[in-house]
Amino acid sequence: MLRFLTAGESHGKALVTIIDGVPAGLAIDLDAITVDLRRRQTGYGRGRRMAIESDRAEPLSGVRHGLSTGGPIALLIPNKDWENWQRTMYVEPEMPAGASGTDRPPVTRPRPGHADLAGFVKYGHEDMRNVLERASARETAARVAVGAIARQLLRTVGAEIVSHVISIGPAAVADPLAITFERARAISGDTPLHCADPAVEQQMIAEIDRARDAGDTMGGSFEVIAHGVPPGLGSYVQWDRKLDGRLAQAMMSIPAIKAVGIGRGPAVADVPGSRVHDEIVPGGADSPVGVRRPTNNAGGLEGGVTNGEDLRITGYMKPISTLMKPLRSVDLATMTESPATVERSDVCAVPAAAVVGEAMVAVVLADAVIEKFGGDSIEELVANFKAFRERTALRFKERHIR
Ligand code: EPS
Repeated sequence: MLRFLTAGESHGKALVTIIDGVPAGLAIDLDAITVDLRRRQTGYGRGRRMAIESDRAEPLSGVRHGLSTGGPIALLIPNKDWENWQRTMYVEPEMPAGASGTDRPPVTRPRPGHADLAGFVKYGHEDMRNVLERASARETAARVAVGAIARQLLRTVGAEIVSHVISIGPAAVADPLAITFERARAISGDTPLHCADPAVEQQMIAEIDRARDAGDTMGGSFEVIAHGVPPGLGSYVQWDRKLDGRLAQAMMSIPAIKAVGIGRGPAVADVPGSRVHDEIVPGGADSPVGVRRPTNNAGGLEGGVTNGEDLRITGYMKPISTLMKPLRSVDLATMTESPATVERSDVCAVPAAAVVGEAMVAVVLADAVIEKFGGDSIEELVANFKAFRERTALRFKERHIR
């Protein structure tokens, strides 16, 4: 089983994660982790914080001479902004001598849509800084580092993951399923919003500019595409083994994600079955099973099991809840009506959420790969994968001979 926990506050000293269950013998490419962390920091609409941070993950355990040992891998991602927050975020009972940064007043005016009020009620905090620091999407940097390791594991069975931004508000790519894995992979890392269609991207930028000028924020949607996913991951035999359910939970756990679609997504409810289900035709030499699907409305999953087609999963993100032109709220210190707290924040973080989505999909798929093919060593896992692939190919081949 591959699992991880994260720790850390947005303006605390660092983020930490422990990844448990990485098989022994996986080559850990630290530069690849940095590349993914960098990708998460980019995108038109991010705030000033991203100019402060240049995220890097330092492995503390579980890796020796470039290879995983099979033990838990701990990663540390320092927060550069800690320098500016020590006087607000110190851990000692009293402020230590020499603490740097600014003293900030308590947060008492919850932002609609944020965890502020929920944390005030649930944990009994008076200063909602205790809530927002942990609820912050800063935590997703740790997830991306974990995802980068999961992708390295997936590469050993030939699977690769990319994403593309589908929509920002009303500016949307017309038919996301028409964007192939290759086209999404070819989107340059320099594009402002990681959208496959440059004309739509310009409309998206205009939406973000309009929101920024109005003191508002924008949400949107993105699609994660996993290519080369082995068939047979997940299972239909028990509710909690269905891979679509596991992927949906992982995607919904990303801050601000309010819905998830697989393949054609919610649109399948609008049309008859003949326009939804992907017909089955004899396959070519390169098909992972002996048959092929001319369409992929199912997004690579049937019965909660991967079918060898590209896995396609869409995340729908609400607009960020910190508004520069704040909504009505109540100051809980005085119980008087008062505008919500305004903190430095982003106008739009959909491209960042797409990178986090890739990471979460990578973790779920890596877990499912370990479950199917074994999790002690990479050598064993790859051997089991190859044996399964050959056995499957043979079963289809024998039918042709008959
Ligand atoms: C966030 C608010 C902003 C974002 C932050 C998430 O941070 P700050 O309050 O420091 O300006 O930049 O995202 C990150 C720090 C990050 O690494 O993605 C929030 O309130 O969730």
